[in-house]
Amino acid sequence: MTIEPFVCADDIRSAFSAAMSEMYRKEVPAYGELLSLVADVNSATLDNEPSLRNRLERSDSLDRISEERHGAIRLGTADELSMMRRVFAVMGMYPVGYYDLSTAGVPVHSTAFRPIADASLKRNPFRVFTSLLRLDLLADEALREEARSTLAVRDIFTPAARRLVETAERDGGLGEADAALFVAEVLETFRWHDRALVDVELYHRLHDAHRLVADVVSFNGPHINHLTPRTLDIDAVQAGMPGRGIAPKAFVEGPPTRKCPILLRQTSFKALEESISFRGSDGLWTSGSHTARFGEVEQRGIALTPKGRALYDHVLEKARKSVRPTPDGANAGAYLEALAESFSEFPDDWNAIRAQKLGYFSYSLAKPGKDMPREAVAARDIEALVTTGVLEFDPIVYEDFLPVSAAGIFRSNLGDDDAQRFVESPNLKLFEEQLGTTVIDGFEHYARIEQASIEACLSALALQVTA
Ligand code: OOG
Ligand code: NI
Repeated sequence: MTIEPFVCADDIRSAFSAAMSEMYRKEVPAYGELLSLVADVNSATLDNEPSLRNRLERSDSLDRISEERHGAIRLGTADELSMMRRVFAVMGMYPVGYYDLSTAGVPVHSTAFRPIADASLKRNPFRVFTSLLRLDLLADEALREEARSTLAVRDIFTPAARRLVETAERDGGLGEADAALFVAEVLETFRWHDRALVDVELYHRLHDAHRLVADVVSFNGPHINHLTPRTLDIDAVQAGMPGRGIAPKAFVEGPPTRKCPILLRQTSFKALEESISFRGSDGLWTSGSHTARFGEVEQRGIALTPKGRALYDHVLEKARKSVRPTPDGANAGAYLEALAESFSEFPDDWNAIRAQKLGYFSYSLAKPGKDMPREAVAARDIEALVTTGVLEFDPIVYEDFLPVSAAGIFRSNLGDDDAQRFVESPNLKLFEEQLGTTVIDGFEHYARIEQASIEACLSALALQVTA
């Protein structure tokens, strides 16, 4: 008997993100327009900056530069979340980070399922920001129960998807035919449903409690609510959207434009009003509308250490205290000015960011020919090795998300009402129970990558010293 080899999880993820992209472009034509704008901006940026082109040619594959980097879904129950974790594991995606959005007026808590190994991120970095609704934060007890019983009877996974997850877990992977079927079956979960699961009256009550509650509870599945390609110049994409007939949110979330990009900058186009239908008590369908789906772009920078992240949170909060951005964008200009002003506190120079231990770097040996400072190698003195030019360093890219930015993206797409308030209640322990496992700590992960690069350099240098 011959044993069929397993398809690599990275390849299943690549096939899945390509299938999602194709489905979403068909379902949301404005998203196709955004992709074409991003491709144009990226190729113009590469033409204008040959040094960037050279660097990316070495580290990334240029032909995939404009592909999707992430998407997002919102789930209704703990069972859905833990099953989703098993589905993503088949594609080599694991839960990293915990984001509590109750503090920002959105009744969910979230994680991002993503590849972790460097080679996997390079092969295809696709991540899914996954939120779980927190009905416990809703004040109206009767409504909470109605939402709960609506969610209890739906199954967002196809029987074949469930069976293939079990096969993959039992055997340790999927063969070619099963992997292809798995991608097709899992895609069904993310598809748009234009027929609501609830009647129009319940829809409106859910909607009045919070738009997000209606979005999660009213349908037969967690439609992918956006996809996000990578851009090399997010300011150009933001400026270019109106010319393509798509309405951008008021400003780019995250840090302002800088020489040394940090963390993550994101912007999106506003969610579209789409027609859906509700079944009446007479069994007939009547039409209505729902706003949920949009398109986003992202530009990533260096991963920050806890110290760097604290400084980021501090300068961001300072800007937001002086000008709180309103969802309708009326004070966007003033907010961006306050942001630029407060970020002047954050060093904008790679070596300063490194020397002050604000960001994570990957170290490598500079070209040979440098004098070998034996003492510095023996003393593991990284600073001396950098100053003497023996070691070079490159920023490690931030692969995760930012709660304040995520809330800004949520809100600009949930309509322009003023932010609602919920009791601040981060609950990592509850989330991990719902997920069925612990979430991976992003900081520890970046620190390990940095440390591994240092150890590799020191071992190579030690060999040179003894040779
Ligand atoms: C998720 C919003 C968060 C991001 O890029 O920060 C997100 C949502 O709207 O469901 O995707
Ligand atoms: Ni997003």
